[in-house]
Amino acid sequence: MSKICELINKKRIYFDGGLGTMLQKRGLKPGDLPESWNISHPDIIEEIHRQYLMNGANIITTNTFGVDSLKHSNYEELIKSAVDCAKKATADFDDSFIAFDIGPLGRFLEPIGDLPFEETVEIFAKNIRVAKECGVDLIIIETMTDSYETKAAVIAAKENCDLPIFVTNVYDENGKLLTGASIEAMVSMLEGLGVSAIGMNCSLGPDKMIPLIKRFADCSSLPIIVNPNAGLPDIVDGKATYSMTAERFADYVALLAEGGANILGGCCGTEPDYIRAVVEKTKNIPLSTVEDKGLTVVSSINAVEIGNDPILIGERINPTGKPTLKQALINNNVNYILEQALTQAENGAHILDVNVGLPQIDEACAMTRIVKEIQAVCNLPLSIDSNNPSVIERAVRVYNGKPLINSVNGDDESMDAIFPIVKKYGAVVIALTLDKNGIPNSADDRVKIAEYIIERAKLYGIDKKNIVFDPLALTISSDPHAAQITLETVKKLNDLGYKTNLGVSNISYGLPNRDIINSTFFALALQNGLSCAIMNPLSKEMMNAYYAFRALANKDMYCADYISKCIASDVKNVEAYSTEISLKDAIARGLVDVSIEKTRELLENCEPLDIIHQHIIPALNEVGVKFESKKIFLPQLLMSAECSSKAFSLIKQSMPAKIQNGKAVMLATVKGDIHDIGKNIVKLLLESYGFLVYDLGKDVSPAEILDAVKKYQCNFVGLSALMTTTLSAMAETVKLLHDYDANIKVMVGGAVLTQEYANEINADFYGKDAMSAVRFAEKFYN
Ligand code: THG
Repeated sequence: MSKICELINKKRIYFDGGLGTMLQKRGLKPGDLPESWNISHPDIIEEIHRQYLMNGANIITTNTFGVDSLKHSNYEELIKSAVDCAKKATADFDDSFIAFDIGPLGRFLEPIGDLPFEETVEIFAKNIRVAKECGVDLIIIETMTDSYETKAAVIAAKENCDLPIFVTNVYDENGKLLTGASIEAMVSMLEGLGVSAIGMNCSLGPDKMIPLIKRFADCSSLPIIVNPNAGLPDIVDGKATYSMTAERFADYVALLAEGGANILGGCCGTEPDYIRAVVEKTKNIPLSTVEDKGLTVVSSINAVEIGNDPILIGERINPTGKPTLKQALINNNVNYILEQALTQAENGAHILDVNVGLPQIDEACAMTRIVKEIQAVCNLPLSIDSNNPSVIERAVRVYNGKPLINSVNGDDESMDAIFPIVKKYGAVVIALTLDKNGIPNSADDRVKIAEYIIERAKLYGIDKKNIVFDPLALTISSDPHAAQITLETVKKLNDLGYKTNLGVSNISYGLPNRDIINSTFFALALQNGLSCAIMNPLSKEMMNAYYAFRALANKDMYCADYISKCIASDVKNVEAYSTEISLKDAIARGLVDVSIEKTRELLENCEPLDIIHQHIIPALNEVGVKFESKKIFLPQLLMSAECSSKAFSLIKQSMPAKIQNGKAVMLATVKGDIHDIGKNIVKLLLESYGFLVYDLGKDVSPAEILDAVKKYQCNFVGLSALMTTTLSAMAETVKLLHDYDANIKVMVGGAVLTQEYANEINADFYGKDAMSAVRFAEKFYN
């Protein structure tokens, strides 16, 4: 074990604070890249590190947050000089460590952005190879707002070094990342991937993190890190200042330590005296014990725990016995599969099984594509179902979250192929209780295989919590004992504390009225302790059995779910809605190809404007409201925007002049700021709501913006800034535009902005997110 990992179990360890804040104090100008100082002012970087060490920090982070090979051709030199500064500073301090800092790239990954997953892994890998060469002590992946980018960075680190990996993400007050993943989902994914410590940094002040630390403590089996900002920034004269004093900061951080955070430090606004205050106020607080919580969890942006309430795994993405699905796979028709995914989700599935094994197709290609496409429109975790280990490996690699793998069995050959994948990608695996001699005829022999599987999994470092046993439902039409043996095995495994799954529908092959047999068997299996079932959530009988069982087993308080689902006749036998789905539904669900197809159909008989008013606008309103009420998250909002922009462009072709009716917005990221991710989201949304957007790009000077306003006669301007260093450029731009013409409306937004600062610089509107910018633009033009 590395020295830092040994130490975090023994004593409280402290990170440093806000390097960016310190650099600004030392004269870093708006628009200057902090990392350039590694070469131009190495003495200052070293001196800042030293100050944090003198004030009690044990881990200092290299000044490499913004370094990557896309932005910097000299990234190697920037990294080497950064580590050099850190080494000089740590040389004089015992128990001091250098964390190689990896920040977000500022771009989204496919499918919501344009960065392919493997390219992202390689960008991080390049940095990590240089850092490893230089000799750092650990990797800190920090300030990431997207689970998928975080996973890419962790995989890059795992594949290119043996250093401990620490990860801190940026959560909102509800404990969600920008792209939606919850604390519980992130903890399960990162633990699975084998990182050494996890937590949160930036964004919120320590006070706002108090409700979140409990959620970490409840689910994490790893040491927890908190590196908060010094509260929320106030912007004075265009500079971010933090009104929370070091003392107050440390008081809150002490509460976080009591709540379970063992590794403490700071982020923006925390100067060395903040770290000293934290050390003083927390050094006598006993460390929280770090113990395996033993939870069986799979995740996408949501976490699903297996082993408490019964979990439904939708079986319908499986070509067995389904000619339409077979044909869809052969024709590469993803829509049909996405509809199957969404219908099952809407009917109550918690996880979706995905099996695309067909001799006529390239299974690995189909599987990876379908996994990515489903994850773009549907929040449910997936069960990757294949007989082929290489298909499973490729799918779980590009999977966003902690996947379920279906399946391994008690044959050594199967385990030796599948367990390394389970371990590397941190999955939960379904293990079939069969081996090379087949399926045993008695419950005891099936349990023996389960125990052998557990033993062998241990050799691969896989804990039993990450195994769900499947004692195999076989049809009673050919073996009259089949159901009873399987039920007995479920009970025995359950009594031993193991999680169980069954492919319930197998029980009735060859019989009429299969749903009746299936649902009765399902209820019996649940009573014997079944944790989850691969089943058909579109079957009324199956869902009735599920809701009735939960009510009878005291898992449904006041029978509330039973009453609302069953009595309201919500539960019906559903076929996929491919024929009846409307353009509105397609857009609201983020189905791009279906949206295009439906728009083409509608254009044959409908007025273009009617299509906009009856379908596109209502759909966007629906997703807008869902986004605002946090029922859906940014990725789905963007998928719907993508659908409607595709629909719009088709409509535009058939009526070029009429649509944009003068609703124009000019957008720019202000001078000095090269982070335009926020502006691009706003642009996509505005366009999908029918606005004409003049996009001036990033790093745009006040004068250029004014020139464009004159040229296009556009009185409505949106400005974005991501960095505190560029806020003064924003203030300047607002003033220049208003001085030119007081009627020009300027809306402002971006990660560091607040309503207070927007007021201070006389902006006309502050947009807290992309959706609110659209709402304001609509108001302006009404
Ligand atoms: N255990 C595990 N995984 C499994 C199974 C299992 N995966 C596959 C299967 N068994 C579970 N999935 C299905 C999927 C479809 C059907 C049954 C089980 C099914 N299909 C109908 C048929 O074949 O006739 C078609 C029904 C329809 O069109 O709706 O019943 O046991 N770990």
